[in-house]
Amino acid sequence: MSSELVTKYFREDRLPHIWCPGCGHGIATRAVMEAIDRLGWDKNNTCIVSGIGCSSRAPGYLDFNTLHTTHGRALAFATGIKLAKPHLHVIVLTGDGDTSAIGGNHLIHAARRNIDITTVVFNNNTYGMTGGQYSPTTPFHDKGTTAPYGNIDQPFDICNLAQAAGATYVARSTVFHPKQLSQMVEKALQKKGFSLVEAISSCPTYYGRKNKKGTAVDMMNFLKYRAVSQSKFDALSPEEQAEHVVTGEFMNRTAPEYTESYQKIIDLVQGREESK
Ligand SMILES: Cc1ncc(C[n+]2csc(CCOP(=O)(O)OP(=O)(O)O)c2C)c(N)n1
Ligand code: SF4
Repeated sequence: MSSELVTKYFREDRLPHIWCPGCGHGIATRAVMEAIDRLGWDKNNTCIVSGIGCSSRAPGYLDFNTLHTTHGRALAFATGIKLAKPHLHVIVLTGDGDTSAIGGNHLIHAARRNIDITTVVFNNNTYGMTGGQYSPTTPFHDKGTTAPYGNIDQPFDICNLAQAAGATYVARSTVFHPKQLSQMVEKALQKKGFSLVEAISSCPTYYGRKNKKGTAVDMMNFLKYRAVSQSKFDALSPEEQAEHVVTGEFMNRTAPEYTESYQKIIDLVQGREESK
């Protein structure tokens, strides 16, 4: 992390961070900070919200208006903030467990409403903070402390889920590709509506160890190998596809935004707008 970004955006009294050596979450956090820096957003008008998890530690380190909420509830809190103060930029930094397991319903409904919140999911395919239990994104057959013989649940594709639910910007990259990741976050931040960027991250401490993925560097190299474009993915056999993940932009559209629609109702009730 360049010292300039740290000085500008981090609560230096909260450092050093407690992420393990080789954890991908710091890279994802930096990608978000770089995007905010390029946009020149005012920290006082930006609110960053998380649930609980290693990924959800991020807002604690960041010198913005931040909320470290209950596990799975980041989007519920963020929705309240955005409705009360629509002028604020609201960002959710969350884990795959936080957002697609306990918080899965909030994700679906935030996307369906198309509320102007950007969610960045740090997806390390496991519950890092609580010791490596399998999550809804753990690949089929991979191991976790709660799946010692291999996961038999079909994993969620968080991007497909957000898209199907109604999000207006959806993209995926990895922490091996921080530039691409940061550019996607920048586009997501500018989108009026619900946007989601999935950052495939790495947890060498639990997921890597349980699944014999080698060192933290081996895991980063695996991300490089794993990430392919849609066209490359389509040309692979089903067995090969199981080893890879598609990165890129999946959705970029315009749709009515929730707080604006809500304001129209307020205007109507208060007699400032005609009923349609
Ligand atoms: C209501 C509730 N249930 C469970 C927990 C325990 N808990 C804390 S973090 C966590 C999982 C975190 O996993 P994830 O969101 O994937 O983030 P990561 O730590 O992997 O970054 C769980 C189950 C909790 N704090 N609160
Ligand atoms: S347990 Fe995993 S996710 Fe948590 S800080 Fe360590 S490497 Fe990162």
